[in-house]
Amino acid sequence: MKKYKLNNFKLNRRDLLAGTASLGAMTFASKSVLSDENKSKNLPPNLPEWTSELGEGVDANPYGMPSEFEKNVIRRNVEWLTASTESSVNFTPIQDLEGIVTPNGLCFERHHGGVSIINPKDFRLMINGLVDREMIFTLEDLKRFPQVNKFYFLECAANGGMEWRGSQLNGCQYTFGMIHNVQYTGVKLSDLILETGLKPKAKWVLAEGSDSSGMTRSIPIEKILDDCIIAWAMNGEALRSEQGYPARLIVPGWEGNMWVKWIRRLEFGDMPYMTREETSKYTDLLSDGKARMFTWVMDAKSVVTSPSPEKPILHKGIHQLRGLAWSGRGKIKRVDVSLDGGKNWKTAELHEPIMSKSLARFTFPFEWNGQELLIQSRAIDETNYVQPTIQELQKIRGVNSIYHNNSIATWLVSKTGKVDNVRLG
Ligand SMILES: Nc1nc2c(c(=O)[nH]1)N[C@H]1C(S)=C(S)[C@@H](COP(=O)(O)O)O[C@H]1N2
Ligand SMILES: [Mo]
Repeated sequence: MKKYKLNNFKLNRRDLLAGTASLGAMTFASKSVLSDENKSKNLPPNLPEWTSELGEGVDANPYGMPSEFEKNVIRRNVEWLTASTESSVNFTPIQDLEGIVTPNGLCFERHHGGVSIINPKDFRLMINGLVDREMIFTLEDLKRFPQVNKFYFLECAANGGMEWRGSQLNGCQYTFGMIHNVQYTGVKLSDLILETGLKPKAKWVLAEGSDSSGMTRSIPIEKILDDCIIAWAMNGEALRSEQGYPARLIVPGWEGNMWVKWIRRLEFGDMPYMTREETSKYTDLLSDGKARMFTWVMDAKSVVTSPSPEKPILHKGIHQLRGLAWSGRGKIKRVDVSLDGGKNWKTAELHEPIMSKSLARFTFPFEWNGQELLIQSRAIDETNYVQPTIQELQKIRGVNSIYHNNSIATWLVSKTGKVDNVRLG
């Protein structure tokens, strides 16, 4: 293997500016500048301990767990946002994840009345109201319908809500972590409705959860027929209890609150039901005191996951900036990155697959020589919607909002490599 020194590799300026720096010229060898500080007897030229003895048997972990050296990669909560553990939220450690799939055990949780533990034998989905035939389905009934397997992000409308008036929480996990992205297996609601029939007057659906909060939301029939799903699996296995086992509603691209977990009933009606969750909650007051009604779609947004407050820069030289982008309106078309607080923008590399209403991964190579940086990213979706600055958002929405803050965040990299969440302007 050829020798490669991380610190000596220089991108030329034109490559950096064009964002086209390629790794073709780099060869990675096992010797890393970082490992030099590690005096472990397991390092070359010694034979490591784990080579000279047998490993654990196949039965050691009937259900596999992450390596013990990854125990820092966990969901976390913010104490002052936690009224009680039953009515609470925690956050996905997006700064520690790669690619676009959120592992099931790391999907953030939001419960209004705790996690219901449901025996799937006792699961029933009732469809009533303005249908030709009111019906009750068991889980096995649902699994006999044609299936879909789709990747979708779920973002709580309150993600970033604490940042409306200024930067408050110093962490990528806390400011952007109310999001997860998994592959759902389930049945399209449009297929279930073929079975129940629909009365011409049916224009809205009330989706109801069976948990103690009895979460209810109204959803327009067009959305129900377009792409809503009743899902029983995520990332190939049964839903986790936290995510609504044995079945939940999937409302692609729309605010997380509508994705009713532990689903028990869908009632078809001719008007929105004006439930608590779409009137006194999950609405925002504008400057004139009026509330916005039915703010369903999650607009395009992005975050730089590394560098970030949890991922400081540890050495000079070449780095791969990494991040996530998403849009409730479809596919991500482009992500721009700025290292100087939005004065200059370069296009980041988007990684396949790019799917509609799913997280997209981007990377951008840059060189750090100890200078201050103001790192930002901005997503553009296939409808050409451009992620706004907080100033642009506040001009239209005022400062009294909590929900639907999709503004561009800024990470300040100081000369020591420390990274902080800051507000510009
Ligand atoms: N039945 C029920 N469904 C629910 C909730 C709930 O408390 N009860 N919380 C909602 C909210 S506010 C969000 S953001 C998402 C969170 O989904 P997750 O816990 O899978 O991340 O579920 C939604 N569905
Ligand atoms: Mo939410």
